[in-house]
Amino acid sequence: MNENMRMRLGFSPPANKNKAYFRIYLPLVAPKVYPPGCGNGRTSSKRCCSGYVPAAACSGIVLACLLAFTLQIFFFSPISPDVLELPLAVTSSDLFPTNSYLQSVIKLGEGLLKGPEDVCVDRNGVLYTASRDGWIKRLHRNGTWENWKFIDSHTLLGLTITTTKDHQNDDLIACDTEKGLLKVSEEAGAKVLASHVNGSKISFADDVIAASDGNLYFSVASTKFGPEDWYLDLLEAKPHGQLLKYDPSLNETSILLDGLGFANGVALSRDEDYLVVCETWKFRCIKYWLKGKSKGETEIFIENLPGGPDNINLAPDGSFWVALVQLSSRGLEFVHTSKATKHLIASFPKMIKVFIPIDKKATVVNVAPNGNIIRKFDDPTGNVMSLVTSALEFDDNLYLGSLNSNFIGKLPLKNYPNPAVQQHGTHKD
Ligand SMILES: [Ca+2]
Ligand SMILES: [Ca+2]
Repeated sequence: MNENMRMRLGFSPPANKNKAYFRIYLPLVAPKVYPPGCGNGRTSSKRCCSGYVPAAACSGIVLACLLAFTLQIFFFSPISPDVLELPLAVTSSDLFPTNSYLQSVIKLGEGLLKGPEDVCVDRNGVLYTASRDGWIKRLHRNGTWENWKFIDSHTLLGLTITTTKDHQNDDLIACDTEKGLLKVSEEAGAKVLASHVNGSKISFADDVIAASDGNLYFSVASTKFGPEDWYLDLLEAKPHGQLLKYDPSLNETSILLDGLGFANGVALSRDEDYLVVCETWKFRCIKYWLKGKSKGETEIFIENLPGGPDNINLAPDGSFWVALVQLSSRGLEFVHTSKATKHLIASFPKMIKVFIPIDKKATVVNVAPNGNIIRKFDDPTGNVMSLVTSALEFDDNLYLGSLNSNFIGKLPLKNYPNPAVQQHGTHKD
C-alpha cells in the first residue's frame, strides 16, 4: 500500500505508538513479505493474495475494512445502549405448563379485519376494534360486522370507551401512534384530544383507559423511537416510556410517570384506586396509586412474566387479563450484556430475527389483584392464535386481539374456569 492509499483511507502514524498503532497502522507500513514462490510479489498467482498485492498489505486492507465497519457501527449507530440485567428466568411455566387452549378460539370477522391490536366493548355489548385498513369496525350483538368510522389512520393501537354517568355521550377513545389521543364519536367522528404534553409532540401513544370521572390515562411506549423502530427502544434499554393523563374538564395533558420500559397496556383497578401499566421489555407491570395514602407512588404489580406484556384489561371479578408478546428472553439475556452486539444489531436490522426472535406462540395470563397468575392460556405453535396483543373478558368470553391475525378470537371461559373460584366458591386473592 502506497502513501496515497494510506492517506485516502485516513491512516497516519500516531504520535504515540500505542496498542492501536501496532494493531492498525503497523501492518500497513511493514516491509513487504511475500509468500514462498511469489518472488518479489510481481508473480501473478492466487497463492500470492491478489497476485500482486503483498500479504502484509492484504491484512492491512482487511483491517482497514474492519475499522471502517466498526466506525460505521459505533459512530452512526441509532442507539446509545445500556446493558440490562433481566430478572431470573421465569418459573411460572412450572406452575402453568404450556397448553393449547387458545387453539379452540372461535374466529370472529375472519378476513374482514386486519391486525386488530385491541378490542373494547360498550355498555350495549357492541365490540369495537381498529383494523389496519383505516376502519374502526364493530361487531353487533346479532353477530353482524359494521365498518363504523373511517379514521384514515393505519396507526391506531389501544382503545377504550368512556363511561359518562348518563351513558348518553359515551365515546370511543383511541391511541394513534402518529397523532396522539383521539376521540371518536357517533356524530362528530374523530377529533384529536391530546397531541402534545409539556410542549413536546406525543408520538407512539399505545394504550388508554377511561375513568368514571372522565379522566383518560394513556401510555406512550417510547418518546424516542416510533413503532417501526420498537426494537431500537428495546436494544437501547433506556426507559423512554410515559404514563400520561388527559383531563377533559381542563383540556390538559400531564405526565404522571416518566422513565418506563416501553409503556404499553394500561388498566384501572375495579375501585379505580390504582392503575396497572405494562412495561414490555422489562417483562413486568407496575401499579400507580391514584388514591389513598400511597397516591402518586408506584410499586411492582407483577414481574418475571413469561413474555413481554402488551395490553391489559380489567376482568369483571377484579383480576386482569394480560396479553404476552413472546419475546425470547434467552436471546435477550445475551444481547443485553453486550453494547457492541446492540450496536451491531441496530446497524443491521436484519439481525433482529436472529437475536430478538418473536415466537408465533400466543400466551395470555389472568392475574389476580395481588399479582399472582391464576390462569394461563397458550397457542404453543401460533397456528390458530398468534401474537396475541390484547385479551378482554366480557359476558364470560375472552376476546383476543392480535396484530398477526385477520380475526378476533373468542374463547368461552366456562370451559376454562378460574381454579380459585372452583375450589372456594368465591374468588380469592
Ligand atoms: Ca385497551
Ligand atoms: Ca399495545
